[in-house]
Amino acid sequence: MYEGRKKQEVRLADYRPAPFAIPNIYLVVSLFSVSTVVSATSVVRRQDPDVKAMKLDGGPFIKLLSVSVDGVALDPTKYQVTDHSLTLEDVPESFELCVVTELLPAENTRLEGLYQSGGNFYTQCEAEGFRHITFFLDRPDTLSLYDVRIEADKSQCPILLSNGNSGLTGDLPDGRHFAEWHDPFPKPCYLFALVAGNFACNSGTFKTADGNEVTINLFVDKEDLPKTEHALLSLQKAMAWDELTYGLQYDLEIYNIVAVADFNMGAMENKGLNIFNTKYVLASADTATDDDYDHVEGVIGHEYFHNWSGNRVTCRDWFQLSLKEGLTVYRDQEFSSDMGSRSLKRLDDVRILRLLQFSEDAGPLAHPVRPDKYIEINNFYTATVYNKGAELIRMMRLIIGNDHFMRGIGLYFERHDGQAVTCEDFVRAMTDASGVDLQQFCLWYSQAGTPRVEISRKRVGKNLELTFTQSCPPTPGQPHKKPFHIPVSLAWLNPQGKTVALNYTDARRNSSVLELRAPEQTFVFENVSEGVIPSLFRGFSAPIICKNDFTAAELALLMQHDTDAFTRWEASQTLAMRVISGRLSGMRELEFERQFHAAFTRVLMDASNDLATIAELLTLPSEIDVGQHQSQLDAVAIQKSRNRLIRKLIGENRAGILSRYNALKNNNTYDLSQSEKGRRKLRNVLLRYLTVGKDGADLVLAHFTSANNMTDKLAALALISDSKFAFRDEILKEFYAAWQHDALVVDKWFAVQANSSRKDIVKIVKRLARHPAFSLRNPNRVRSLVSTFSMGNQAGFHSESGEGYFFLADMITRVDALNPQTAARLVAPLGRWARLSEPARSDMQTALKGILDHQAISDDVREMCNKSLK
Ligand code: B3K
Ligand code: ZN
Repeated sequence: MYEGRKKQEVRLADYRPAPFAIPNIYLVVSLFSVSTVVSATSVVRRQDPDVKAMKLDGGPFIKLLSVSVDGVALDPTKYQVTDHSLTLEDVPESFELCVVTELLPAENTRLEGLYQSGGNFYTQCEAEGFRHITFFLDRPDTLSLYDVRIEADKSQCPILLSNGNSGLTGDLPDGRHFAEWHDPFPKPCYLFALVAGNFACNSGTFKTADGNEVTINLFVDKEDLPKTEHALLSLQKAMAWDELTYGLQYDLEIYNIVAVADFNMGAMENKGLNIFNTKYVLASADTATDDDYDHVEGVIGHEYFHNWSGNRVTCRDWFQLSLKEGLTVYRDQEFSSDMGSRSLKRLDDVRILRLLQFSEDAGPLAHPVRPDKYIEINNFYTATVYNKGAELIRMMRLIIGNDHFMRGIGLYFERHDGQAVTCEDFVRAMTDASGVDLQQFCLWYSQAGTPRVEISRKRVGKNLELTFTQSCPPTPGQPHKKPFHIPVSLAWLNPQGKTVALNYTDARRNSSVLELRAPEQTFVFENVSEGVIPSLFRGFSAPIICKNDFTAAELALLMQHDTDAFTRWEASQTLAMRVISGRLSGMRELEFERQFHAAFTRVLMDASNDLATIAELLTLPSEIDVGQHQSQLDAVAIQKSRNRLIRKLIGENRAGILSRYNALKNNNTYDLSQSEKGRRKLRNVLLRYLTVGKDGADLVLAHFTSANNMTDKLAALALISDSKFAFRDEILKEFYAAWQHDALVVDKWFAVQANSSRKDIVKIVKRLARHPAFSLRNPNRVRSLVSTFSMGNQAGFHSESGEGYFFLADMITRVDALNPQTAARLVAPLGRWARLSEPARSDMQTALKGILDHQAISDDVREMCNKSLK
């Protein structure tokens, strides 16, 4: 086994342009499972006259067969090859370089570079996978035109794909064949892709605004073909949306998507040849939930939008990752909002941000949206770079206004098409389009941490003074923060819940968006009637934690009447949170309890037809949400306090909940309309209330048995998995038996059990890890069991024995031996030890140290564990 070399830290400050340019590359890939041969012929031109030797990146798993310059094979004394590089001494000004390497795709369990899954061949090159295919300048600012020729066995691999448009195809001796591909757009090598195998294909077309007919192909395993319609439709919608919204058109004759079951992340935006985790392509009513359908649409959109934000305009270096990821997440969020419900999508996005990104910021792994150092770049594909990065784009739009923002986006693509650029280049386009100074705003890119904003109100005569105080806790390497430029979206409500317009004395700017720039700022509003209250940070206008002094009655008013869906929901969550944490600390907040219970009953009786919003308002903050509000985490106490509130709510409202549940009965036709999705959502939220303790066994069983779709079935299965109902084990067994042929459904089966609130959860999870269907090699399966338990099941993971920590550490070590990237993504929960008390705190540290003690640990996992111990 390869034992790893300790990678050195890479720093943004050390960036230098590439000393050589490689305008063209011609790759010939002759595929064999055991010995694939890759011949890479590059046109090379020196760019930095001071650099004589050419150092190419390589990987420890490729074997150099030969290297030649201008057709002359080099003597081994003329180059040095190590596990990570190939250095050619003293190369000419410009020359043709030919490197021939040998790879072993069948042995590649890391799923980066060229690997096999189910007999087919796939590549994954972002971030630094191309170096596992050939020796090259593996950096995103080296842009080349690619010509590719693939050769393979014709019966094993009838389909041969690469980037761009297709060229010659033909037969070869020994039952082999070839296909050639040409990509007319220069690209960095991380966007190179190759797929070869046996697939079924669902094809469609799209006509661009310029009238070009694009062929769309979705390649999947034969039995999955019936589950591809939604993805195909989603792609067509995404293509139309990008034209309509930004005037951005697709630029090749073909758009290929291939689905693969073994994949480290969601999907990959390779130019013209996206490779997708099956999870984000396949969907059918009986195997996918409503959320799954939405995720397919969102990820298909995301990868498509990368064609401009990422591919046509790419990153200068990996520190700029958010340049493409933040912007593309923003674009996919807007796409999904336009396709479905804008307000619900915003709630989902805020929830994800708080769950994943705020917790990142609060721990030892906190880093800025644009990090300034890394050991393993794959460890920086984080919620901070992606989701907080998207919030930065959203804030800029709010600050400069929509028209300027649209102009800025246009300017960005026009200026930088075909270039590898930086986050500053993006902000400069926004500044130039708007004339707004965004210098202070750029601190959002370089400073880590979630700012806190405290708001106080003071009445002075007829005026109301709103004072905002901002601060940001220290994060690793950043003890002191400068004040951020924070947009506060604002409106006012009178005691009857009507929105009222108010002027503030500094009338230079639109008073619906206040801008904070200083540690403390006061805004004076004139003639504010008694009882008028502000609705603040509407739409979650900045990724901050807001502390305010709203009374229970004011929150109830916002919850009932605010026209902004986010602030309305936020008020409901704050009320509930005060009730749960009040009980936790032993200081009951009686007025909050009274207002919350009254509001709950009111929402339950709400006759409006926005069922999804009603469902959201009736959903309590999760145990993890509550935990995020505690300085010291007591997972078991949180679970108890939250359950106590649930029991109280059901005690007071059982009849109302039951009759509403019954009224929402399944009408037996499954469709994905907003209203039907809302109906299912509300009915499943109500079912959860009705299945508390020993109650609801018949109801949940009937719900499960009569469900004609996975959304309803899985909602019931989750409750059954939580329960001690006599039929629990039988139902889980039957479910598995019925779906064992479908990997994505089996993933759900694992996840639903890993998330169980049962006391014997650690035993359950350990047993599942020994189940024949569990596999350390398949990242989806690992995530469905291990990540669901360690990241989603707070009370389970922190159960008093501490066994959850050692289970996770063991899994990390075992996955690391096969797939470091996936293993490294499992580490974060162990780094939260500072928030726990003894003995949990020491157990978590011991578990981390135990991982580090392993000889063959990867750079990926080492970086994560070392940081987690700090
Ligand atoms: N750009 C890829 C992620 C690559 C991750 C490499 N470790 C998917 C995406 O964000 O669209
Ligand atoms: Zn992306």
